[in-house]
Formats: sequence, structure tokens, C-alpha cells
Amino acid sequence: MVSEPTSSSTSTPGSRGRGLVLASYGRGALVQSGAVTLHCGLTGRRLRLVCGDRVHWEHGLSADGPSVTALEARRNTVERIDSRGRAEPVAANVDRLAIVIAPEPAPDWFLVDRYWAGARHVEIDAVLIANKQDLARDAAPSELEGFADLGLPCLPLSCRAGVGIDALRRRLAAGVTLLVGQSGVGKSSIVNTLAPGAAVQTATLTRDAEGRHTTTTARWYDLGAGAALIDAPGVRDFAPPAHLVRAAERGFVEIHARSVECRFNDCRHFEEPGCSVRAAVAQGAIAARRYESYRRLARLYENLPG
Ligand SMILES: Nc1nc2c(ncn2[C@@H]2O[C@H](COP(=O)(O)OP(=O)(O)O)[C@@H](O)[C@H]2O)c(=O)[nH]1
Ligand SMILES: [Mg+2]
Ligand SMILES: [Zn+2]
Repeated sequence: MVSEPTSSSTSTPGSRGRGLVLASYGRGALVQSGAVTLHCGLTGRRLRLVCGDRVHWEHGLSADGPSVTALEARRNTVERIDSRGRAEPVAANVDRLAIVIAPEPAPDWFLVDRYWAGARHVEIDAVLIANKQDLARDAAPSELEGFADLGLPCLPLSCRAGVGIDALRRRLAAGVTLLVGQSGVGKSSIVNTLAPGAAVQTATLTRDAEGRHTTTTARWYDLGAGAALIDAPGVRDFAPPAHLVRAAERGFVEIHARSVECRFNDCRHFEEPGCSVRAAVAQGAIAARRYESYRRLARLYENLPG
């Protein structure tokens, strides 16, 4: 059953337990532990928590509240890169990336490519949600077909008209889904449609222990039966971290598949002779837009410091 979202609960001195990070603030985290939701401080300066982390907490006899004392090993970490190329964790232990697009604001397909590349980098499923079907005058069906052909399925949806909701609910009924997309595409509307008591959950998630309004990068919404949605509102420039240019190539399924036929096995598919990827682009077997997108990402990585 769905655990009732609690506004804030208290633990008793001397108690301890395991929990799930619902949201991480600068100096603490909101932790679900059984039926209670705790505002925890952090012990140990090196603890850097993200939404979806599994942790141990302890309420010491002298301490003024519960603190997270340890972080359990992560199954995966979804990261974004900042402008200086540093990886910044967004969420952990994620099963699926749901990339939300809409006719308004108009889709940024390069961003969709990068989100998908990020999902491939951590080897999780990805799905495209085409929201606001009630507005879909010219919904770019060719782009959507192109993505479907490459293995990224698309679910049409209208939160407003109530279309496609059951199919989406079934699709997200198991596991933890991270919602990403441009601001205004309808991520919060999806949360409000699918998560029971979402408004109450949001109210809890946006206040720290002192009741101050906080900003977090990602928030956990319980869907029941162990499933959840993570809304990552500020995460626009999400991409695989730039440890290698190869990360860019692996993010593009059709480019990665072709790369085995390039003359040089370290081919970056820029100007190298005998590049099978560029040949495929010239023949129209790889979409020029996708190739351009790959180049932008690969260039970004090459130009990063360090
Ligand atoms: N027409 C239409 N508008 C929608 C739909 N879903 C959400 N919106 C509107 O789009 C705007 C942005 O939605 P929001 O959920 O806040 O987007 P977010 O920034 O991605 O979280 C709001 O005004 C919503 O009412 C939909 O299916 N159709
Ligand atoms: Mg939102
Ligand atoms: Zn090549």
C-alpha cells in the first residue's frame, strides 16, 4: 500500500534505522524510514546524497535530531555535467528515464538525444512521453517515428484531456522512473496525475527541518507497490559525464553500431578517412540531425578542461 505522506515525523533519541532519500538539500535530506519521514542532518562531510539513495540514519542521545550516518552502495547514479565538465549526481538507483516532450514548448531534439544518451550511459531503459496531445497540431511525427525505429518508444499523452493515462500508468507501474524534460512540458502535471497525494508529498518535499522553503534538484513521489517517480525540475543540461569522447558515441545507438566498420578503431567520426558513420550519414542511413547532435556532444566533451 501507499504510505501516507507525512508532513514531518520525529524519531526518538537512541533510535536508528534504514531509509530512502526523498530529496536532498544542501545541509540535509528528507528520509523515508518505514512509515515516518525524517528531516535528517548529515554526519561526515563527505556524504553527498541524492534522491533515491538508500541510507542509514541514527538519532544519537545528545544530538538534536536524526542524522544520516552512511550511504549504501548505489546500483547506478544518473549524472549531469556542469559547464566545467564536472559530473553532478541527480538521482540514484533509477530503473527508467522518461523524457517528456510537448508541442509547447517546442521540442529541443538535441536535448532529447542527450537525455537518451545519458540513459544509455547508465544502462537504464528510456521512454519518450509526448504530452499535450490536445495541442498536437503538428507533432513532428517523423522525429517520433525515427526515435521509435532506433528503439526509443513513444507514449502519447494528454494530462489535460485525460488521454493515454492508463497506458502510462501501466508502463511506469514497476520500478523507479526519473522524469526529465524542458520546463513547461508537463512533468509536474504527470506527477500530479499519477502519484496519489502528490500535492501533500510536494508540500513535504519543499520544506527543510526548520520549515524553510528549499530548492532541490530532484524529488521522490511514491506511486505505490514500490514504484516511484522522480521529478528533476532543474535538470536541463543532462548528459552522460565526459570521461571519454566514447561516451558520446555509445549514447547514439545507430552511430555506435556503425562505428565497428570505421577504418580506425579510435575513429571519432569527424574528418577521419574511412569513416563508416559519415558514409552512412551521406547515404541517409543515419539521420543528419542525429549525427550533428552526436558531433555537438563529442565536441563539448573535447573542449572541456581536464
Ligand atoms: N494543453 C495542455 N497543457 C498541459 C498539459 N499538461 C500540462 N499542461 C500545462 O503546461 C504547463 C506546464 O506544466 P507543468 O506540469 O508545470 O510542467 P513542468 O515544468 O514540466 O513541470 C501548465 O500550465 C500545465 O497546465 C496537457 O496535457 N495539455
Ligand atoms: Mg515542474
Ligand atoms: Zn568513424
